[in-house]
Amino acid sequence: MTRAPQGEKNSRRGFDEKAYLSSKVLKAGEDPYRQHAFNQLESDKLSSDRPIRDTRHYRCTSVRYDTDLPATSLIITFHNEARSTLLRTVKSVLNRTPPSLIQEIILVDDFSSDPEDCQLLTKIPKVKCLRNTRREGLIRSRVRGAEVATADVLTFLDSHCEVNSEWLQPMLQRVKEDYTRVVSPIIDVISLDNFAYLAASADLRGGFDWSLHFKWEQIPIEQKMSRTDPTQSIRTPVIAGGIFVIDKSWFNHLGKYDTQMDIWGGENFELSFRVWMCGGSLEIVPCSRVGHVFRKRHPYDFPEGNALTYIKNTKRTAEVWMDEYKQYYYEARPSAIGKSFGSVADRVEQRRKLNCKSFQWYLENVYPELKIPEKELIPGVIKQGGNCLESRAQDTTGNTLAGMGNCKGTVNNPPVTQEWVFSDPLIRQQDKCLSITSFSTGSQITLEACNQKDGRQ
Ligand SMILES: [Mn+2]
Repeated sequence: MTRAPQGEKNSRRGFDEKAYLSSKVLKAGEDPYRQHAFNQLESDKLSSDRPIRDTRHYRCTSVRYDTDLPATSLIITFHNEARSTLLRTVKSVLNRTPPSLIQEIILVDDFSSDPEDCQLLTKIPKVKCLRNTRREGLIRSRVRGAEVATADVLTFLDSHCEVNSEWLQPMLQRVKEDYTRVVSPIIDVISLDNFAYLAASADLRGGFDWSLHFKWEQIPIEQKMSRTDPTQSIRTPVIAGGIFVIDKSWFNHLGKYDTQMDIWGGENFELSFRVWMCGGSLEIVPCSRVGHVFRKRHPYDFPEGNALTYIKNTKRTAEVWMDEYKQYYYEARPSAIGKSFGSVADRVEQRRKLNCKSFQWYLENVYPELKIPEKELIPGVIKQGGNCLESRAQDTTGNTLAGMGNCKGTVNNPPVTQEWVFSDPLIRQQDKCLSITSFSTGSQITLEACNQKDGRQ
């Protein structure tokens, strides 16, 4: 029996961190923001297993999770990520996750300039590497990772993250209890300038406007008031998209992703609408914290340009999922009108087969806070013969009455007392609306502060 020399064994199997990092340091005088749109110098300075503050609510530390949580396949896609940042992402996962919960870490290298960025990391246990032979973008890369994943649960992670204490258990617990839940952590901020790890607010959820621009927003006040347990999940209309956990069979059942979307952007809306409208739910699990470097620009090229790609991806989303409400998307983003976006026939067919609910249902039940834009209102007169509807001076009881009087001025230029705006279902004069005083015949008509919910108006 001969023993393999120790050194040889290490160089064959072990991961040489020093060599991996030192071959990609910045040149003297090079702009540290140029390649990655964050300060690479600061990232390079930090150790791959630096400690970070536990940013959870203190009550999270006493929550107990099932001992038989399912293992997950982690999927991390990247294109020319800084080595120190990518390595810290991977090591934070390995250091802060019970080994039994990690089936594998699948790195999908989306055609980075140097194949070794990914390949060398496979010397770390559990790390696998898939390399695209051309630039595919985040969406097709994730689908490729999901297709080789061997665990029953998928965890998508960005390539410039650091996961925090017990980050995975609370999310796996929620998915284990109900496989139709798609869950996200609270995403803490890693400063793009100095890589400080900063706690994000725990009162935020994902929202958007009609142009399909994502924004963090305060959870509605009624929901906030009724929250007594800070460890409880927060329902969210959309997820930011970079970091989430989903049951693999549910991901497949729902149609994975729209693989005709390119590079980056919009896929989080498409996935979010699909999950909600086809019978699932989206939530943010506040006891799970993951730090992420938020950048101000994309450090990589979009082959068809950043704006055009975003339009194509969001337009596909609007065309497949937003029904008649897509008109508000086009009003908010007129540059999308007439732009080519490929065929969505198979995605429409997928929606039909899954028997998904309407976008109106989504608006009423998931995101009632997204208001329908008000139409431009055209004022005019309300005539009967030579008489016009008009508001009168306040009476002795303080009511402003409405009645008919001789039309004054001209049709195009009536006095303010005879000018009305029909804003369905209300009839308005400035901030007052026509209202009956009671639901009986002969009720007086008054002008009262407009209130959509008041059935007398
Ligand atoms: Mn990112």
